Amino acid sequence: MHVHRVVGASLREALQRARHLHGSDAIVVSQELAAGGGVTLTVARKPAPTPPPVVGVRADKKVSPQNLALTEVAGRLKQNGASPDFVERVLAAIEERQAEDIHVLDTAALVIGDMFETARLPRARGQARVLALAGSGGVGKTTTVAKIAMRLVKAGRRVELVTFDTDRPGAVEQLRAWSALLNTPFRVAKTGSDIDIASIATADLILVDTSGRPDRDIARLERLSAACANVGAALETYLVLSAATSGSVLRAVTTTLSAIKPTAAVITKLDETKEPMAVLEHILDSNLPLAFLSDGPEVHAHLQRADGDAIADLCLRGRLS
Ligand SMILES: Nc1nc2c(ncn2[C@@H]2O[C@H](COP(=O)(O)OP(=O)(O)O)[C@@H](O)[C@H]2O)c(=O)[nH]1
Ligand SMILES: [Mg+2]
Repeated sequence: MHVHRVVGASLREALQRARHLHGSDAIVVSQELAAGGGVTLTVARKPAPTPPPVVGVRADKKVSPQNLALTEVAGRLKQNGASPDFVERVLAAIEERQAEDIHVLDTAALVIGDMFETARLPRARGQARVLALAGSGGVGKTTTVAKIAMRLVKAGRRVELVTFDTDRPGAVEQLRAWSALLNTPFRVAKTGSDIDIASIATADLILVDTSGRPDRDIARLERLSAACANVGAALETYLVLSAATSGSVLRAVTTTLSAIKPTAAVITKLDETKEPMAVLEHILDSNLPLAFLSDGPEVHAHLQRADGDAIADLCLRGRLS
């Protein structure tokens, strides 16, 4: 590996000179203040793992611990799949908010936490609450219904489970098994209007699993919504999105299921991607609050409420802690 030292009056000038002398693939290995106020860069031709390449930081700024920390934030976000726009937004917000005595990474976490809206589970306040999970097949809807149910049952809440997933062999049995384990009542609904909401309105939360076939789910959820409205119950729908899905597929399913007006999103399979920023940015673009995060299939273990700290962990560390 060839290592070169390049001096410039400013960081921008040194970077331009390095690119000119050693090509656009030259990697900045280190940077330091030179005597007289200039900047000395050490550049290499072969990629070096550390420090992260200078991205997203305004190049005309003097090198300082603050700017190196901003470079680190930008590098981490990019590594986790963030778009240049998102990186810019975070860096600009940090610069606005940064206080002397707080580490830049902590400010980054606060800034990111503020960018995302989060949602709480609907609470029973004298009327039945119904929460349906919708999304594509295989994203983890049924598993998430079981996880939320387990969480509520452990907290002493009364939960009822309903499934719309009657077409696929074995689908009903999957949720029935969880209801038996959790000791919660369980109903199968075929049309959405064949469920007597009033009779189960004593539950704190009625959780509804769907089939993953948008054409059927949308019609059933619309009928369920009408059935709920008739008895003064409130229906909310969460959109379940897998972090292991491409941006175009996420956009397609979100557009299709916007017909049922989801009030929040759940991200699953965070353990199956190295770039969780794709689904997180999709959720920002879709103006959906984030309710839960799932990073594994285990019903008793892999569900976290989406709060600012958890979202910041995903953006800055690529995973939940
Ligand atoms: N790795 C991983 N697997 C998950 C997660 N959530 C669900 N699964 C698995 O994904 C598969 C499909 O889940 P399921 O709940 O049946 O999906 P559904 O078709 O949307 O109801 C099952 O094997 C689950 O164990 C997760 O967060 N991470
Ligand atoms: Mg299912």
